[in-house]
Amino acid sequence: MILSSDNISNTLLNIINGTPIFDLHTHLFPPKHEGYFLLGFKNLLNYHYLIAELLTATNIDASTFYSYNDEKKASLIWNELFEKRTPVSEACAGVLSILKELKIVINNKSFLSICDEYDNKIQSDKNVLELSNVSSLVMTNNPFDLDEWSLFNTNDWNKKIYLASLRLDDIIVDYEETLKKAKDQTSNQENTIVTYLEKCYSQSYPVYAAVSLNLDTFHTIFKDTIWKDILVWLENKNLPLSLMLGVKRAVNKDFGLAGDGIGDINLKELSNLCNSFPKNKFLVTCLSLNDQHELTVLARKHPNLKIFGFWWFMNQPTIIKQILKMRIDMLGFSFIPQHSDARVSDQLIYKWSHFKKILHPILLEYYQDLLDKNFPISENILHRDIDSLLSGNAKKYLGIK
Ligand code: FIX
Ligand code: ZN
Repeated sequence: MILSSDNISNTLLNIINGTPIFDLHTHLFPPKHEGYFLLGFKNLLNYHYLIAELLTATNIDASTFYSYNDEKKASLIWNELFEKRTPVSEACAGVLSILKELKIVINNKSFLSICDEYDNKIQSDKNVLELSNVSSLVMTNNPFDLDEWSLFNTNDWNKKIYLASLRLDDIIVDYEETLKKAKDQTSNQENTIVTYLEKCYSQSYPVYAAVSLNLDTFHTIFKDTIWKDILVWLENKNLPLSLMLGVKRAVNKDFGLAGDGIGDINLKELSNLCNSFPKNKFLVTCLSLNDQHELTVLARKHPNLKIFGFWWFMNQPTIIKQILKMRIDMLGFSFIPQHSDARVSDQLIYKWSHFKKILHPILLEYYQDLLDKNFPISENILHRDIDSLLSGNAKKYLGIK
């Protein structure tokens, strides 16, 4: 059916809400992975985005805060950021969106009574996947963290929902230590790291490998032969390398996970990398707003570069609105607009609903403009486009069904 200016908005909204999502980058694990799977209101409040807000808005000392148990940390965050202050930040808004979605009214309720009500409503990852309409997601799996990697020694979890990726930051952070671990796991073979990655591949069937870099570490990829070997291995496996660019770790060490910030990056080097390894595929996201225009231009120049998501400090409504339009203006719909980066399963609910709230009016503007120019838009076109944006583009790039 060909749509008109009068009915396109609702049809588009229904299609956006009804399309299953493939989430390209998360830090989630299946429920079976005890100690790693995170769910529920307390975990939601103990998110490092909210911790950074708490530690900078109050004079609470970081080490004192981290010495508390999870319940005390969460109740402190609730009290300081939601009761004593007005929760307007994006991270706070996320918590409120989830409460609203679950029809939990806050009205003078105590922290513990909200927790009880919440925990009655969200009891498993299934509730979350249903509410967020996420059909499958990619975990972040570090092959050099043997405890975390032990997930792949078990089979009683859904490998169609939870897909693996190989996170290779440790090779850059501490090469000697990773080499030692790889040697232990492969009985001292030649080309140890790649041999170990091959072993990890056959255990986990990852959909890509990933590494976060900045100006200081980007050179390693060109300089060290190990990365050349890894790139050759990835090419042979037809696996993309996801480059998460522009992070500076431990800007404030005391803040722990909440203490990472923005570093520099030179995207000319990314362009060189795409040229030097034309048969490798690169998924790229940049942390700084400053790099977004150049990154978008590069995605027009290198067919082996695919932009994904609004990473971390970029994942703010004001920024997304502006940059999403710029990406569409220059790339059409040929990029992967969002990933959740969720660390607590429940976050899938708000990360995706917040994104859809931005996506709908922006897409509507483009479709209205096409209608004004007498270009016919059918429901089929909307289905095709939304499926590409929320799932198809990423799956196609990874070569999965
Ligand atoms: O490096 C990453 O994958 C980052 O996304 C995380 O380490 C970061 O802590 C985060 O959660 C951002 O959303
Ligand atoms: Zn991440």
